[in-house]
Amino acid sequence: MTRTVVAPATPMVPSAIGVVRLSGPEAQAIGARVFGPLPLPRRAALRTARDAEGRALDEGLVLNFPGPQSYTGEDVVEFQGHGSPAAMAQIIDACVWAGAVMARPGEFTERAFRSGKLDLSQAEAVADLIHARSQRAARAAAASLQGALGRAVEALQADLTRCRVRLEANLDFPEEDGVDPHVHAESMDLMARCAEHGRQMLAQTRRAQRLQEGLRLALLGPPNVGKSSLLNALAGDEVAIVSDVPGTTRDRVLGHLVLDGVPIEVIDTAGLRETQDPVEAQGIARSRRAAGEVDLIVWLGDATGNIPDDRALLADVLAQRARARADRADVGLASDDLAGSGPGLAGVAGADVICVLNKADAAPHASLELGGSTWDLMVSARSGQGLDDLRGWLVAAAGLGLAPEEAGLWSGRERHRQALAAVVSLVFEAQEQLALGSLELSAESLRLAQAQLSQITGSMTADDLLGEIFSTFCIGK
Ligand SMILES: Nc1nc2c(ncn2[C@@H]2O[C@H](COP(=O)(O)OP(=O)(O)OP(=O)(O)O)[C@@H](O)[C@H]2O)c(=O)[nH]1
Ligand SMILES: [Mg+2]
Repeated sequence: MTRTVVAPATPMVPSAIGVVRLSGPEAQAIGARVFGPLPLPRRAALRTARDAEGRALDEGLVLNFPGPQSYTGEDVVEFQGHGSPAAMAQIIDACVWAGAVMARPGEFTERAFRSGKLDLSQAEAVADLIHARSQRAARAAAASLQGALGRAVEALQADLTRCRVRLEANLDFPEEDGVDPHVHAESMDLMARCAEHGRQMLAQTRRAQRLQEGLRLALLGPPNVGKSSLLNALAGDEVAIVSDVPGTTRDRVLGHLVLDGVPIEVIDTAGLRETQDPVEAQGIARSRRAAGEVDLIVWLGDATGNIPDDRALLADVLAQRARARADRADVGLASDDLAGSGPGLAGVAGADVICVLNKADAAPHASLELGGSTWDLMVSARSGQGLDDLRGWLVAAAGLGLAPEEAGLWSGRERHRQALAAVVSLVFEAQEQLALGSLELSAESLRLAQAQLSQITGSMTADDLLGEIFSTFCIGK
């Protein structure tokens, strides 16, 4: 039998209003015992919350939402009292004493999903909205909550179904000499459309994921080129120590900024060089590791030419990073679904690395061809020159620069990206199988593609996966 659950729906901190929420078959009976007679459905009434002995605990508004017209689809009763953690704890105790059990994190939203109020992508959007780190990410989550991703999934499902129907209708009528050319051509056309549609959704989901999860950027280069100064300039804060002594930075220093709605974590690292100092050597090892963990790298040089550049060192760091990524099977930002979204770079191959000359203020005549190396950009951490170009590159390299309105179409998660990648590759398989003349195998691949797709909205999702998803929610949501 479904139990009635209770939880605080607002944080248990001193605040203007504290909400306690009940949901389940006994919500009204328990609500009436703790708060007194319930108001009419969807009306508010002023009531006193009382404990088992009838002692007053708090005064506030009670709302009554009989199912299915409620957030969870079940009977829901809410008490909006004062945001007093001690009073809220006693009210929850009183509800438990009257028969409710404490809700697990995300249980209200899980119940909403199970009663068909939300699909899984909408339920996830609730958590994404709550945890959004920028306004743009919040708008994307709100769009998902309105069903944007669910509708895109449905449209692709419908296309895949048409394709399957076309193939399966012909399964029972095998042509003597291969697939009917008309069916073949039409199915190939439909599949090409599904593949393109799937690829677009995948690229969009990756962009949405960046928006939600943010980007990590490492500042790398020889000592004293101004990495810490650039971090401070980008973060607009004196986060890192700056000095003219080479080897100042040892530990990683973190700065946070939001560019065009994209949260970015910037990691300042120890300057890379040969050293006998064991502490500095540890710092340098950390710099190299940082390179393996980030989405983007800024390789910094000195425009005055006083500090020699060492591209062999950068190449070495990038090779180490590629190996670390291969171990994690991480495709990184420069993978094919984002290719072309970042600006072309002169300095190095790879859309996720940029070579930047700093101290432009001290070298007014420096060129982007300096010391035998080619550079992409000239900046000055001191005067601010070129920093807007650098910010623009960061946003573009994240694949969020070209179509800002598009990046907020829905909110994306790794789970969605993986499902869509599987859909795209299964549709490619279906195309190949049809090309080889096997209607049956082709139809089967399309069926598997549909099963993958339906995981996004949760119409075919295993219980353990659901448990994993909802456990990341807050209590009371
Ligand atoms: N003229 C000029 N000097 C700069 C600029 N950026 C940094 N500097 C100077 O360069 C020196 C080194 O700066 P840092 O930011 O500490 O350099 P770093 O790359 O972090 O050095 P390490 O931590 O030792 O690897 C300091 O004296 C800064 O004031 C700039 O844009 N223009
Ligand atoms: Mg430094």
